[in-house]
Amino acid sequence: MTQGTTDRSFFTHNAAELAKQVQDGEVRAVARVISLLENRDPIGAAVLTHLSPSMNRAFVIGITGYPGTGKSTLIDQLIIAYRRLGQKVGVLAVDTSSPVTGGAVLGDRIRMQRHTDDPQVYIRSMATRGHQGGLAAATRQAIRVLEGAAYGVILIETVGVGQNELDVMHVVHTVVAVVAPGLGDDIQAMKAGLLEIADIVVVNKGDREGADATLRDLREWCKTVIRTVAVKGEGIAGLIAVIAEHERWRDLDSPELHKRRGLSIDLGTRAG
Ligand SMILES: Nc1nc2c(ncn2[C@@H]2O[C@H](COP(=O)(O)OP(=O)(O)OP(=O)(O)O)[C@@H](O)[C@H]2O)c(=O)[nH]1
Ligand SMILES: [Mg+2]
Repeated sequence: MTQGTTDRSFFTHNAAELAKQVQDGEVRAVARVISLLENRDPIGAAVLTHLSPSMNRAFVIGITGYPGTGKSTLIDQLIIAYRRLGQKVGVLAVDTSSPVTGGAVLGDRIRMQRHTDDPQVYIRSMATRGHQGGLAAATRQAIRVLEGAAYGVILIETVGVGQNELDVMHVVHTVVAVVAPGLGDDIQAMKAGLLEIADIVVVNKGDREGADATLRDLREWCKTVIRTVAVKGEGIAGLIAVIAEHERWRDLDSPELHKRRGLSIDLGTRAG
């Protein structure tokens, strides 16, 4: 890598070549470029300049919620549903847990494992690697790589507990907050953070006691509240429908969307 950064022609050639491989949908190139971006290698940024930001437009959906609410199980079901709709699906599990334990990473991988043989599904964990503030930026760049490789649906999982993770949700079009029944007072706390940024609220574990009460409570607060039982695939079609409804409202060229996704900033810094 350092070899490439010292030789300018090699550098340019390498970045252009990698961008081409990404656009050809080569999974290894996609993985490599995202790693370069995570490591803030300049070749990663150079690849982005070769990927036209308006070329492919994906549905970018954020799935956030407290630990253990069923986000990964829900994503596993969404992958199935979007694959049935013929979409190529990318998943970024944004992991802010300790890089030493990596517990959440392993858990996420296991729950979505059945898709690993499907070449139209790309699942990746993204870690903070110590640079707290850069996670949203790295996620936004990874989205551009996946869009370049023609992934039509991109799902981003975060545990929406810290500011860093809430920031990640600013790079998506549709924010889905996943809640499990029986939170009690926690709902009050969530209203100041998680629920404030949610476009859609999912009450997952709808098979659990207290689901009705949680649904009632949240419906007073949020416009779109969906009940799911992710382990059984219940409510997934309804969720897909409200996500599609929400995505329809986004204006592809709206300044707000450009701001949210940082496209205007990226365009401003592109090499001429
Ligand atoms: N009863 C019930 N259990 C569920 C449901 N959905 C998920 N679970 C279980 O809840 C546990 C946590 O599910 P995950 O999908 O890993 O939750 P998560 O939100 O991704 O967890 P973290 O990534 O660790 O924050 C697992 O044991 C699931 O099987 C559901 O609808 N009903
Ligand atoms: Mg998970």
